[in-house]
Amino acid sequence: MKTSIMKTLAKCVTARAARIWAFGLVAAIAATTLPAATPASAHGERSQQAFLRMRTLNWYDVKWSKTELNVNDEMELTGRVHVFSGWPQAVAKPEIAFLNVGEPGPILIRKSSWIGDVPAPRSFSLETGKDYSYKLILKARRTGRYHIHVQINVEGGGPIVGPGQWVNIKGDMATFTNPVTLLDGSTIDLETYGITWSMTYHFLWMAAAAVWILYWFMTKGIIARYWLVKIGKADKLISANERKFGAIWLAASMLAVILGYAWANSAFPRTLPMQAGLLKGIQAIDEGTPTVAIRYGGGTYKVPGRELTFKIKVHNSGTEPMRVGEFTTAGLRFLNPDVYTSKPDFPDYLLADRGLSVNDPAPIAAGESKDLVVTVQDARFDIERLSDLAYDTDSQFGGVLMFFSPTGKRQVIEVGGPLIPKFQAAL
Ligand SMILES: [Cu+2]
Repeated sequence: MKTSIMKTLAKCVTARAARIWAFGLVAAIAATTLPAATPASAHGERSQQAFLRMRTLNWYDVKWSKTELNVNDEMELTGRVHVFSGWPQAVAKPEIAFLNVGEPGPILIRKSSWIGDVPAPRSFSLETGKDYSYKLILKARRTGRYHIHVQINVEGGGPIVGPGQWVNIKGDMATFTNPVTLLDGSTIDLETYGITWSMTYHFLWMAAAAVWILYWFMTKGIIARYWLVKIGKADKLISANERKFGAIWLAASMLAVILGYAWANSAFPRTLPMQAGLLKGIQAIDEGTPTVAIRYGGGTYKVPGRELTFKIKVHNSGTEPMRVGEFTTAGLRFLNPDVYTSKPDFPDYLLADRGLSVNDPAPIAAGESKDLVVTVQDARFDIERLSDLAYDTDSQFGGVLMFFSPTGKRQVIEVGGPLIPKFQAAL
């Protein structure tokens, strides 16, 4: 009886192991073949949760001034960012944030960065619900083809990347220079400045540390010391000679630090500390009170159709009729072809140029209130892994809607709220 139970158990275990193995094989094949079917992603930007990318920073008007550069050429990365009002509870608010460029290593170096008209080489605070403009001046350093993003690092929230563009850098990295004029008027090349000396003192300290460790290993070693403690002779652990050696070593280290400090002070009398402060109260974009107001009336997300549908009540208190032209979220742009007659210059993998439609295409007249159903539908929604919002604990989306007047005036209005995910196409 017992043996037959054991045999049955063994069979079950073997069958289970075989199933796991087969599943693993299929998963491995899928993992190695499927990525080839979609465009290569450079930084794992799609791996960030959908709610985080949709409901934190909404990037728009992003422009790369060049996509073809030679080493030493400069380019500008500019745009605007809306800080979403319904910032997720799970992510720290952007009270300490830093404007950066998302790239694989120092491909393009950051010559300067700006939030509005304010230079921002340090951290700053952003307020939710507001829009900011930014500018990065970048200089090409390493040759190759790279995916370049704007990025804001948020303390407690991590890096939040904007849309990426492929940039080609030609030439020879050996010719790269990074000249900087110092406060005393002299010019140095930051690419090579002080390299020999920094290498030397790092290696000197590493050598000193190695000698220190070796000395203690050579005198008794870890096991002998462990046994001394075990047999109650911990007081014999360090001999008088070892104490002397320790004191000399400490004195020599202190002396090296003091002398090094004194030398650096006399060689460079005028220095500024690292600019690590926090910039508060930076100016948000002020384009007056918007004349379009919307009220969110609920929505659905159909997972099989990659279709996001939401209801809004729009009130236009302006003097011109307005039309919904674009919905932007997580760097993805869904355009209404009735409003955008030509394709804007933007990375194609993020541009769904026919991705937005409205149930009533007539403009919202001045003074009119209207109920609209906006549909956003494109495979890019799924490729960029925004469909994952259907599996979130709170299933909320976010983004900005852009309204356009016949004279080309634009209003950028935040939209977002809870969604009901639907997993069957027929529903
Ligand atoms: Cu990328």
